[in-house]
Amino acid sequence: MALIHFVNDLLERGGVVVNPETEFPLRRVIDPEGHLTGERSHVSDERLKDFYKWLVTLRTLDQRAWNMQRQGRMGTYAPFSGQEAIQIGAMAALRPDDWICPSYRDWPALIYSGVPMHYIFLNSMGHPQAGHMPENMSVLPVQIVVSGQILHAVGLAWAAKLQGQDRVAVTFFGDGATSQGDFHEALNLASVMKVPAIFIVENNQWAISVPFSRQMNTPTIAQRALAYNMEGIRVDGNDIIAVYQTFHDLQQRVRAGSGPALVEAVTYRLGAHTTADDPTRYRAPEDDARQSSGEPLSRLRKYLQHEHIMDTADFNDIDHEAQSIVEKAVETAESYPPESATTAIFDHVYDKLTPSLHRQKDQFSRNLRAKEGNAHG
Ligand SMILES: Cc1ncc(C[n+]2csc(CCOP(=O)(O)OP(=O)(O)O)c2C)c(N)n1
Repeated sequence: MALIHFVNDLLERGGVVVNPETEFPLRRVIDPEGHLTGERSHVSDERLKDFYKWLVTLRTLDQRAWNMQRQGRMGTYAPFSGQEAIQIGAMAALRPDDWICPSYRDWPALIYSGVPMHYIFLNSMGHPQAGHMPENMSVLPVQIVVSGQILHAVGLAWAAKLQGQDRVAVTFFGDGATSQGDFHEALNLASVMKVPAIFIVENNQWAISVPFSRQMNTPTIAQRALAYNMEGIRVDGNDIIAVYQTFHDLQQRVRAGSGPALVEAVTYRLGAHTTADDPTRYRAPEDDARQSSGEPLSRLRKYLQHEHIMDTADFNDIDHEAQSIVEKAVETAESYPPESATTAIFDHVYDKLTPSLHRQKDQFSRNLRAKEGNAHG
């Protein structure tokens, strides 16, 4: 009888057992117009000024990187504009020795944590240094294989737990990544082993040209946490205060042993997928304008103005400072001598070359020299 009631109930409710919109409400503190609509806690004015400075610097960096590719000074680049608040808000709440497992769109999280800014340019210049994270940091290189880093985060969190270390592992990935098997395998294992991992989905509404509505038949991503019996949270990823507060509290629970958690941070990819993409082929300009309007930088700026925390003179100073920080990073990146193809392919990949690899390396060098000789001759 009970089963019949359950099935009838399910059919009446259209097959939905939980209402994700009420079960996973969007956490928000400031609305798109920069007005306080929620409770602001743990976030001082000083921290907000610092956040603003970071958001401006990163936006300047992103624009500069795009232009560098267009000028032919570097190769393919994946812009992150619109997603900075998620990454900065989350990282600001974590500790320096927590693990970070990023994707190709997560340079803001790395740079905020201390990875030198010029690495972002080196990465698109194809320089191997960009894949060599500073030794003293708990940071993995950016992952291009969609979803791969989610599994790595579980391994690192599990290792930390086994070794009794007080650290968590966080990983950033996109909405499209949640359709990969790796995502589900990672969340399942994390849940079974109850590891201190935080999975951060940057739901920017697009996986290249595939919209959220074609990616999954659920209104939220956070509700997927239910399947793995872990905490699921949905937060406005354009609201840096809401993101910071969410992570401030969550990392304490995860650190204390509550198990892994899935955070869906809702945002919008303001630009193209990469410099190789043309989003005007699949996004209507009016939709684009509507979705972009609540973006994180202008939202925080409006809030700071309303609350008289910063004024136009402060904003101008920060704009100038950001330009000079980014220019220095460009100069540093362009001062690196180009890496030889032989070194990049052989020496950075293998610790010790086998006799056969030695022969291949010699042959490769000879071919390269012959090719260069032909080009010059
Ligand atoms: C395993 C794998 N399949 C396909 C690709 C090609 N690819 C690169 S990015 C991307 C879309 C990813 O979308 P999403 O996870 O939403 O992240 P976003 O790019 O929006 O940050 C795809 C399919 C890849 N890099 N790796």
